[in-house]
Amino acid sequence: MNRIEQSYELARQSYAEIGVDTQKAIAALAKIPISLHCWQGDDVGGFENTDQQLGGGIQATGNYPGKARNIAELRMDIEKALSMIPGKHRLNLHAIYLDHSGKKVDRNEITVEHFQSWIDWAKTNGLGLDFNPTYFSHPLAADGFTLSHPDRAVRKFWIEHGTACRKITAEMGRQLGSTSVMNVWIPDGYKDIPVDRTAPRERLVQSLDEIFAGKFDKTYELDAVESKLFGIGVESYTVGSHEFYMGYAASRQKLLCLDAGHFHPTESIADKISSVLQFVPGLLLHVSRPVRWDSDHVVILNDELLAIAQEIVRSNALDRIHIGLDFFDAAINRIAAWVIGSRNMLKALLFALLEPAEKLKKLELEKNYTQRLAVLEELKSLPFAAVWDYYCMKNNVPAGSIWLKEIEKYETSVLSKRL
Ligand code: RNT
Ligand code: ZN
Repeated sequence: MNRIEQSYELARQSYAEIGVDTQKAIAALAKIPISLHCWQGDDVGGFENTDQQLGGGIQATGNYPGKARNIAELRMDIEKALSMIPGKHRLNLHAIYLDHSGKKVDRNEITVEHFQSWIDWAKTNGLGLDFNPTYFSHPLAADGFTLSHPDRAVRKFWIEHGTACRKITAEMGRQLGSTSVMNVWIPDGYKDIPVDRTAPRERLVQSLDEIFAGKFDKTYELDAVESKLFGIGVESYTVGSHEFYMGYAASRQKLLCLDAGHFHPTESIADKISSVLQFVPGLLLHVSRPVRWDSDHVVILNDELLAIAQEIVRSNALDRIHIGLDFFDAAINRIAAWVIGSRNMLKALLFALLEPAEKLKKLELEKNYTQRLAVLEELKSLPFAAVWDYYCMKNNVPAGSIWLKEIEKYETSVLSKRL
């Protein structure tokens, strides 16, 4: 037995004493895929190869060297990151990451052929794929409106984009034999106080209904809609607000996407999960870390993340909750950012899976709030890290911080050569 196995054996016994089966927790964790967002690798740039700046009121700040400049580099970086993340996961692509082999294709013209190389690559790497139409960084989004644009021609363009993306998503799911989620987020809104808050929302309902008119097999394609509070330059009014999409998703039976950075700073998406699940078929989570605003910092293992993970696990609806990451930090090594954020998401889930769930629920029903609090607090000092290290070891990924050495090597041999 090596040191990790020895520590694990002791940890297993400690958890067994409070009625938690660590083997069961590990087995459950192995079944939870995380959708890794491709856009951390290149600061949400994409490969359309235009000079378009990142738009839509989102921002990646920092200029750490070594960002992926093309699809080959991005795939290489993702493979590197995945080699340090235990378990089987998914990749979340945006439409601007198309493989157009040098020919310019506009957003309303994309087809599965522009993503076939991603699908093939995903298959080789045992990954599922998720997808997003890109409603920003485009001349027709430059005035701040897309699906809710007052000009029918502009709306039409973006509806066609959404429709094209749904077909691509369904084909990704079909070819990979794994449900792909397509998430619609649009940046539409006003910087200053509008007079007409109604018309853009009416137009958005119509546009979404047109996009979702086609029927796809839910085994392979699911649609999600993502709300937001505000963006940079869009501070006064966001067409796709929380209430808007809550109503839309509930009435159309779509997935609702809750992004951790899209609410008031003291509001947590953890508490929303069990509410929303009463009314929609499922949820997509964009796990992120807002600092003072929707800053998309790398997810750390804080109370907020633990609360989200606990709600995912305690909901008994794991099959209806799709976990995606959404952060983009250009100030640190981008591969490390993926690894840190993903490992933290998984650690939080493991922590939640190592709760004596039945015992806690029973205490609560018995109104034994003293013991409920005591047990929850004692859990925090159980040897959780020993179980995590063991899980990493069993999945052939580095346990503890030795993964950082790998990143350093990769930085020297690969990233530092990208000028
Ligand atoms: C923007 C939304 C959206 C994007 C990605 C790139 O505020 O969170 O999900 O981050 O689509
Ligand atoms: Zn998001």
